[in-house]
Amino acid sequence: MLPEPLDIRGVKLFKEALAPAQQAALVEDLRAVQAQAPLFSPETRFGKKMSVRMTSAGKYGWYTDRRGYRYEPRHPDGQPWPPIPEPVLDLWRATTGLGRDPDCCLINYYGEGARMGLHQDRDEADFNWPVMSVSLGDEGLFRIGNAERGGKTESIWLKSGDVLLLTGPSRLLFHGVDRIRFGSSSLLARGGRINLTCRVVD
Ligand code: MD3
Ligand code: FE
Repeated sequence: MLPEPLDIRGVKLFKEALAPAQQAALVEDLRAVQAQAPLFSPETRFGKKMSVRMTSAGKYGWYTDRRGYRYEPRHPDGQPWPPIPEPVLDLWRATTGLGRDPDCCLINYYGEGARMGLHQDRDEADFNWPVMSVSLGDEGLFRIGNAERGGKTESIWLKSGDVLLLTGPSRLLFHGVDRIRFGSSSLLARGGRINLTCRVVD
């Protein structure tokens, strides 16, 4: 059962939607995904290496290099991305109530000092589809802004097991992760934060 969500600028936050045992099981599933599709550090379109390491599962993976931000049907090693783990799909179906499954589950890994600058998610064909995100491991300071760059922002600490659902106008708000509290959770043996982001791409 899902808790009642909090509402932050239209973003629905399900605190501790995953119990510790579910979080641990999910980490094992993600380990299997990463064995098939290793984490890599992409370059932004400005040629700067991202501090977040990433990989994906599903029909598409999110990718970036000097040619720009996009979705790719294959890992940079040439292999198709592994399937999205069933517990992630279950969570998508429970939070969105949709009959359409996501095309991409992006796996972001934040080691010590990693961050993600304020941005919008606009590489998908139809912004009417929601985005779902799952936080695992160390706490991350998530910042949410506005539909345009600038203006007041709000920050919240995302903890392991928290799930966000971005629907309606909140889908296009600027957002980012300013920092993580490295070592604040014992879920991941080597520390750090994992964030899963599920999206319908085409
Ligand atoms: C709010 N990831 O991969 S997930 C990303 O914690 C990304 O790794 C962050 O932003 C992370 O693109 C935040 C939560 C999230 C995802 C999409 C959003 C929040 C959002 C879209 C609109 C507003
Ligand atoms: Fe994003």
